Amino acid sequence: MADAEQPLAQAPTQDRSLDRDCTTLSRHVLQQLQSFSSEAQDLSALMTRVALAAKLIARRLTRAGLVEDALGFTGRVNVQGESVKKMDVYANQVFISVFEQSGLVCRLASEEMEKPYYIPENCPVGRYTLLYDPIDGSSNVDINLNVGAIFAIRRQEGEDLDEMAQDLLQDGRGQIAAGYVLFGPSTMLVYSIGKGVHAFTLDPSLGEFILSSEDIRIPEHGPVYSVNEGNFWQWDESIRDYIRYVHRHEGYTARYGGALVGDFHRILFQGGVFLYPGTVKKPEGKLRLLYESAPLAFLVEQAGGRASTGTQDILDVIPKQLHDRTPLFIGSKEDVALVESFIQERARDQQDQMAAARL
Ligand code: AHM
Ligand code: MG
Repeated sequence: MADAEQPLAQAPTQDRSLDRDCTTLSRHVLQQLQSFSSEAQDLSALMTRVALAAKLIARRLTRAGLVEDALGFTGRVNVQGESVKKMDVYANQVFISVFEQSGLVCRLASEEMEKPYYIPENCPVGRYTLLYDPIDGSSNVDINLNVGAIFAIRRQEGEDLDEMAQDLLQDGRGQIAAGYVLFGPSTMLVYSIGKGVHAFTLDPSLGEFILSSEDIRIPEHGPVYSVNEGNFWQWDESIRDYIRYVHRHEGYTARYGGALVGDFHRILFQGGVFLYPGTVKKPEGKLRLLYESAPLAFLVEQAGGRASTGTQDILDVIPKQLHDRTPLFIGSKEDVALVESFIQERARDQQDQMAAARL
């Protein structure tokens, strides 16, 4: 047969799994921004650094039971008054080391450090601050259950080396990226740069985070309520009313793992609400605004859900101090609204009672 009559060589069949394997985190960030501007390059580099920190922490956690000095307490108490675990210290240091080399981050602030940590040599060019909780849910570490890390990136606006970090005392709408790492059966990194929420799974054979779920949308309503019911008698009556409501209605199920990232992850994918209300002893609750509640609020809003203190959107809260806490109700729109309705109803009743008492 003459050459001209030969059938065209068939294009190799497209291998979808190969395509997927090539969607790494840094490529995804650049695709999202559709630009090679310096800000896009910065964000891509920052996310790659967060991914490196995640891999280092995951490696330590995977072998924690076999390594000297990986588990247990240090004997110290942090600025929050909580006992510090060895893994908290390690993970905190991992983020510092990783970002010291990045050139991009001038300042880090974390749950484990009373004051922000400056990297002076980065400050002339490093235009960003990283806020993070290096090990969230650290009570799970010693028993090999899931833990997480939470992060947010903000533009650095303050004076270089300002220990008070006044410019960080702003609402959460100025976050330019936020996310978390879930150290579970697989290690997952979920992030948003304000263009939807995307999940990546660490493929240990490649050492890369590969896109596993794009544009995650949280259901409008879900069956799960996630709360530490051991605090029942410490809560305001409105929260007790809400819990009594879910006990009395079909279609609800309780799930609580003691690590916010894991509990939030379930709700992000399956719907429902996570609650950490104020208690008698701690009216502001336990969770910290800048590096726990606000980053997750940024994510949940990007996924179509809500995060509230009960009376205000979390992203509108302006902290007075670096380590401020807030009550947190986060998850599906309808479920957060239902919790808020109990809080509002109780507030109205109290106002009516006070008005009646004045008569
Ligand atoms: P941590 O960051 O010091 O570990 O504390 C935060 C954790 C959250 O992950 C979790 O939702 C909560 O504390 C659990 O608290 P409790 O044991 O009071 O239910
Ligand atoms: Mg935490």
